[in-house]
Amino acid sequence: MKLLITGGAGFIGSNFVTHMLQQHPEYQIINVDALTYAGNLKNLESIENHPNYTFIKADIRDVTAMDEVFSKGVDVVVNFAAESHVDRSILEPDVFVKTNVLGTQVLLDAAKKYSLTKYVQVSTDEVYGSLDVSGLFTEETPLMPNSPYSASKAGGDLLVRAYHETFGLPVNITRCSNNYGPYQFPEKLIPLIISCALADQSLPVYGDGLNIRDWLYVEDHCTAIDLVIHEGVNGEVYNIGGNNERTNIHIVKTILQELGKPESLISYVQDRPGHDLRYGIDPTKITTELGWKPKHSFETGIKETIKWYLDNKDWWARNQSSEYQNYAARQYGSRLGDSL
Ligand code: NAD
Ligand code: TDX
Repeated sequence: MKLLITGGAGFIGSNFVTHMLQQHPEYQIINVDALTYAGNLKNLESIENHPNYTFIKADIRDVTAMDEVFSKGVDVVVNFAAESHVDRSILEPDVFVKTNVLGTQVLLDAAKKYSLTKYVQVSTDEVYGSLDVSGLFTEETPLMPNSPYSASKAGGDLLVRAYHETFGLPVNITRCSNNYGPYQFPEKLIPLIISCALADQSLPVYGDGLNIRDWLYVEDHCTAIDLVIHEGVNGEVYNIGGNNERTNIHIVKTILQELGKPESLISYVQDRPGHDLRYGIDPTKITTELGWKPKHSFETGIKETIKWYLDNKDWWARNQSSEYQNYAARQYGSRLGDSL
């Protein structure tokens, strides 16, 4: 199989490239990534010389570049490439629409032109909007995105659906809950809290810290997508989640306890506008129809993740980059008095 992975230098994409080369060493893997602030080839050092792995620096919005990649022969595409951070989408929605909607459409056109056998769109539970204290997201839950990020992901999903209905493109959409694990950019909650706590900096908790996310270890997301590529029924959506709901403040306190740092570092700051209260995935469809089961409990996954960040300080030290500093100043400056 010739498998094209877009966004394979990011957090989940790089874990997925490595997973696929380990599980299916005979597959040819092409990784296309524009290397935005979130893409890092260091994530792929362990497999960069694998004979069946090729990296191409290109933008999914670039029609000519994508045509060239697809024209060399691709069987399956898995689209991870996206702008992925909600807070950045509130500061600058423009690039979210361009990459997450228009970029998806460029890939769909190429998949159609070259008659791919499968197009998998890696989407998110955030397209369903926010839950109250009860209930779970199923594949039938209406799309009600609340942030420019989730709206752009929903836009991409609707195009994928339309290419299946109109052109018969063999597609699947996966909608996963919050991921955590190695190589997550330290702008997202878990690595942000770990890196700030290690530097004895204030930990910015939005609002009252009682918003709930449903956490899944990244390797479990990778095994689910692997299964969808091979077993997914064309046209179907699969929710992915491991029933691991936690409040944000619980996550922050767990990390502080593991690191032996004081709770006095916690700083409750101005809330995220449009902040979704709760996400919770009902994974019944993928577990019963495709036989997927997560392997990692939250308790072991978070310990492994903290250990990885402790062992890889050089990797995340890049949050000292000027790009990140500029973003952090805009995002947290007035919230934390410029302490980040
Ligand atoms: P990430 O921000 O870590 O990585 C995104 C990657 O896409 C980067 O390598 C970046 O360089 C690349 N990219 C961005 N724009 C591009 C473009 N125009 N052309 C080519 N490459 C481009 O994101 P992530 O957290 O790994 O998320 C990957 C996918 O999974 C996204 O589609 C996201 O919506 C989805 N998702 C993420 C989570 C999560 O918790 N992180 C949960 C569910 C779904
Ligand atoms: O500084 C912070 N303080 C804080 O309290 C940050 C960055 C976040 N938070 C809160 C907001 C959320 O309730 O923590 C929770 C998690 O925030 P993020 O890590 O930004 O993730 P979230 O907004 O839930 O979105 C993530 O999960 C779904 C990914 O970033 C998306 O790409 C994915 O689709």
